[in-house]
Amino acid sequence: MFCFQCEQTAGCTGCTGKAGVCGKKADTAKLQDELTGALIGLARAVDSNGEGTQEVYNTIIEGLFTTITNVSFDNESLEKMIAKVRKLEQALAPDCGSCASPCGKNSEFNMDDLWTANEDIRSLKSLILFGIRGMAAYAYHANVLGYTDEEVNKFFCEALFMIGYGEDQDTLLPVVLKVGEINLKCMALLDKANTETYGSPEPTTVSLTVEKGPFIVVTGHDLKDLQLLLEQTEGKGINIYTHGEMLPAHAYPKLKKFSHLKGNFGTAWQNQQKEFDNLPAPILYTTNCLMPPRKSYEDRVFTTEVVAFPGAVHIDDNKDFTPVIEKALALGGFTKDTEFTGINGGKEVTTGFGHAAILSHAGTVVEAVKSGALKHFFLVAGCDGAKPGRNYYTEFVKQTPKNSIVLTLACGKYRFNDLNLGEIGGLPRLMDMGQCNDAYGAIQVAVALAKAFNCSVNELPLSFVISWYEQKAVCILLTLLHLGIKNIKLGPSLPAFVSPNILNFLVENYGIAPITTPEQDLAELLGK
Ligand code: FS2
Ligand code: SF4
Repeated sequence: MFCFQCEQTAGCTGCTGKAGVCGKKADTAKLQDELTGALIGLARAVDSNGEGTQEVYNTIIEGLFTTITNVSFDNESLEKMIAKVRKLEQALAPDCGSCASPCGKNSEFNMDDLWTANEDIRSLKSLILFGIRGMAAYAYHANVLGYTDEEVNKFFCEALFMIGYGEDQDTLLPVVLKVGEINLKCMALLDKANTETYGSPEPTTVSLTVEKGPFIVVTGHDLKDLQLLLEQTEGKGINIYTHGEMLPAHAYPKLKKFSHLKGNFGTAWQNQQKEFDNLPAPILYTTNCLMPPRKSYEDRVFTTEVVAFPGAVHIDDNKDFTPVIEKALALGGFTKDTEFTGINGGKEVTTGFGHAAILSHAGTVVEAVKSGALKHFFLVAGCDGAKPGRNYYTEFVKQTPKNSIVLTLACGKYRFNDLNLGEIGGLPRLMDMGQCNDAYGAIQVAVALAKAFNCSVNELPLSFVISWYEQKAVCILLTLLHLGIKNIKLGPSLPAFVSPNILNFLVENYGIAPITTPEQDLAELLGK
């Protein structure tokens, strides 16, 4: 196998051999490559045919999402997905497979040709592939809420086609940046889907205590699954607790109205094996990040949508959560209210500072900047992970000056979201904007501030300190680059799939730099 799509890849170069660091086995990795090659074949068929149908686009989105880190470990569901892609390709271009024309459009793509390509070409194509994998997750979440966008859909085909076709940097580089451009549209689509369906997030305090009695832990990013579970558990004496990237759900008016949506359990994904050990409750995974479950809780793991693990009960598209509900009732939960804390000992966290909530205080923010009470904004955001060195983000936030505001989003925030950093002008210094896709909201805030101060985003006293782990961070990073945002600090390590030449390009054109120490980076960013 060969896989180097995430931050924890073996030796910072690539997972090879029998299994990856994430636990993905070699045969699963091979099937994921086969699926990607088949998706490129389907995109070729769309290209030769002009238009894709909604079914084709949905299948491409589903297929790409399936291959994201920590989503599917299940060969059977991958095989079904491959068969579905091939069937659609056949229907679109029935004669292509038997045609001997060297047009380059009449076959699936062999991913080994990508992994063994010239390192700069491999790097650019990897940026495209991993970027659209991340974007596919966002398109998928929007789709389940009934929102879709033709331009986004078509771009999946265009990008897949280029992975199998383009062979020079001049052709591939604009596609890399276009991933960022289209991902901005895709995140806007998901923002619209989430806020029109569930209302605009409101600042909300979330308890970390689990009350006695049966409960279910829901993790991942899919708000629709949470909504359905809340509806099916209403009045059954079962409480619901969010985990990981589901925490921001507490802030949506149409979800927080459910009184049995009680609080948040646990921290970021890499702590799940410890946190779920002997938990007297089932865990429902709606998306990544799923780690191979330990024996002590494997009978409590339930998956849905594209998440799959061999042996775990999968809730299919009928969305009947009865097996999860029955498991919660059978396990019974804790016998008394049980207090948990965040990583720094806090008993509660806050969330819901979406773009609408923050911009409703735009006047206060602008005044605070003008009066000198507020000197700097930091966006400390992105994924968490298991590798050492991520303590940097906790220390960085702790050391930010009192006259600064820290905006955050995605699961990396669990390193510091239980800290009380105090307030500036009635606004908390630490504001959680939501899930990783809510990077869209952070961009909206940055653009609004730039407008208020009549300057560019790069001229604002705003610094981006990003942590990455999986492919959604790749598409978000490409969006920031597409917007021309400079001097981003990226950590805890740089992606293995960025070759030295491509890194040079990013450094020269965007000033992107690896994190160093909190002290050194803060001094630099504050211009000391
Ligand atoms: Fe965290 Fe895992 Fe949000 Fe990522 S829970 S690393 O999927 O997308 O983030
Ligand atoms: Fe390795 Fe990450 Fe790929 Fe898993 S997803 S096999 S850890 S590079």
